[in-house]
Amino acid sequence: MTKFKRTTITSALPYANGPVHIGHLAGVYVPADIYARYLRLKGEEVLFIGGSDEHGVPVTIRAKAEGVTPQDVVDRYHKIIKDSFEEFGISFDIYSRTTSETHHKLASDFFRTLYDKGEFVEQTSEQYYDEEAKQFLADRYIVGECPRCHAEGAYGDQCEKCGSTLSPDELINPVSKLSGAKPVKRMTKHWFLPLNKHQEWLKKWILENHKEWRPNVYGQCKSWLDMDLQPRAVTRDLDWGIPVPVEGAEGKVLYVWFDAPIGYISNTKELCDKNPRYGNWEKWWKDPETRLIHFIGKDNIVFHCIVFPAMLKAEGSFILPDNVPSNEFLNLEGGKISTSRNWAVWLNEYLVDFPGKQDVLRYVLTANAPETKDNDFTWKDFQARNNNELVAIFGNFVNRTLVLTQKYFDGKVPACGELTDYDKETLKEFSELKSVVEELLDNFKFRDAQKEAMNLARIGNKYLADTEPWKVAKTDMARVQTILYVSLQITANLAIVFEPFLPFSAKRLRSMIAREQFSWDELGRFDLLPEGHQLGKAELLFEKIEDAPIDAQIARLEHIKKENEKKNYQPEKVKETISFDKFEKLDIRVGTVLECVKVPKSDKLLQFKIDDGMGGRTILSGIAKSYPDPAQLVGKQVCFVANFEPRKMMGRESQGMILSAVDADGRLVVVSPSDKVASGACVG
Ligand code: B3M
Ligand code: ZN
Repeated sequence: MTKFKRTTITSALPYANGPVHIGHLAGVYVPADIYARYLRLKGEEVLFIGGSDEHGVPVTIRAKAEGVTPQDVVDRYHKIIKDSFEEFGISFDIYSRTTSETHHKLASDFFRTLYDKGEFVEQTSEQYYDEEAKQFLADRYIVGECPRCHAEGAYGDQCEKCGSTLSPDELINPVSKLSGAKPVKRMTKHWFLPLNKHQEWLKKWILENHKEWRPNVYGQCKSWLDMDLQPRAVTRDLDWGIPVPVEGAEGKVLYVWFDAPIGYISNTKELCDKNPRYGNWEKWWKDPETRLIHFIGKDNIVFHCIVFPAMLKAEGSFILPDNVPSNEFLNLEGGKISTSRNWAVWLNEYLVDFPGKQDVLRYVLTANAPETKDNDFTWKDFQARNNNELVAIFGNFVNRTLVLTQKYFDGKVPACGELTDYDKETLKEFSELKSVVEELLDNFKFRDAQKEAMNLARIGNKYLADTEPWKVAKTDMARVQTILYVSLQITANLAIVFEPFLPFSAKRLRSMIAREQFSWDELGRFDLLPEGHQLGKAELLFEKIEDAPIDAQIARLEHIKKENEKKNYQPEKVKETISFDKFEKLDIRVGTVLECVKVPKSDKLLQFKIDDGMGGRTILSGIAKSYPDPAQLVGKQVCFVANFEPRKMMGRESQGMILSAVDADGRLVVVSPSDKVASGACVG
């Protein structure tokens, strides 16, 4: 760690096509902010970069749906998102946007540099074109009949009815969503980043040199790097984005995933150009003594660990990320957070319902952070953590300490008399806190670090309960002085250790103890508030949350759930009746997944190796989009049709069919027995 002079922290640029919700905050922005605040408190040189991702099809689709321009959409949401982050204390040094002039120029130059160096390959292929709208069609802009369930209105990349992942070529009677015209095939040229050329060094760099990355990140990288990487198109036929700076590329723009990560660099440049105190932007991106950390969600891993590093390496003058702490997903009351189904807690709405309670949400999201697995946010847990932890432990300890000091010593820090063994034991516990919390924060274990911070408040609370100064005051004021002196030092330590996690409360606490600012190095000391120091006014740090506002949130979600069920669930018509004889012909079995990997060159197919109790078999299944991390299926039991005619797909033979069902989000989930059974067991 010491070999680095400074740290550049980036957090994923949210698409400016909707507001941000608690999933964003928990997955990316709160951990990134804790880390940035921690390093600043340590006095380190650090830059924390954010911004909106304003290009790409998600934005154009929203604009079309609303009948406004893409620029209107991004202007509106950029502001909403930026305001939410500010209100939650996400302490970006800059929050800019990818429609900025600086970014357009830098991203365009970046592309051109790679182009001039011959780092791309050009490929011409056939794609759907709308002759009326005079443009090529992104997959989402083509609709037609689903080849699987025959529903109308399936998209070129997915049927929302049956959840199948599709390619535009598979749609029956495709039409353009733009004009309703029948699209034609046209040749179009694109530039590809040949990831295959980068595979070797990527393998060495990640799989050998970055074994310390979180297992979920390392595992996803490994499953990619174990396959043959393919060239990736970095341009698109679209009229919203950064024009491809090459002659003959009119009407083409950079692929949004090419320009967005460059946004981190552009935003750094914009900041440094405006504020000389940050120095030259290049030192934050090109100096080997700078450490680069990307905070992202798990669906962005491949772009930040493989594609963007390949771009940086191809350019040649940039450093590569030192770590990519990615979280898993946060669910809400047991369901996947979903913008389209309004299954979310929106930050702007939270602030209306719980004004001034930013830190409560920050606390709960960190306490429940999906660091190693998906986690669930529930309103009951939110209430319990507020009432039983923030109020009953942290707030209660601080309040008792300050009120007693006010009562007995007019709010002046008393002298420290002789320490008892118990006092010494207590002080020892918190003198060890610094190294424990540091170790956790340095390793991006924010949940455990916050737990340790809360433990300090627990120690304090117990100390007061055990020493009972309000009783001792009747007989021994000298002892009360010492007890409150110790309690006040613990209070000051709490103000330091909670600063990265709960910045608003830490600030209020500092004002209650009349201390402007602390540095991280002071943590663990017990001379922070010297004898005679006049404290400020004691206030309640946290307040209890009653049942009513919690019940209102739960009722709101229940209402949304009912609405969604009505909207989403239209059971398919039952097919024609069959006889028992016919049913019996179907041989459905349970198998255990031995291996599951993506099929190279296919974004749909997963290849399973199944223990079928009969020597094993290979089955291909088109559910890759539903399982971005196929390794998670290994060891699971699945149901499959065992006597299904073998079929060839992508040149491989599939010996059966894995059964899956569609969930409310259109995701295909494999069907498993509710308890473990022998591999090969019959289903019937
Ligand atoms: N906007 C995707 C997302 O919001 C994308 C991240 C870009 S980070 C450079 O999940
Ligand atoms: Zn379908």
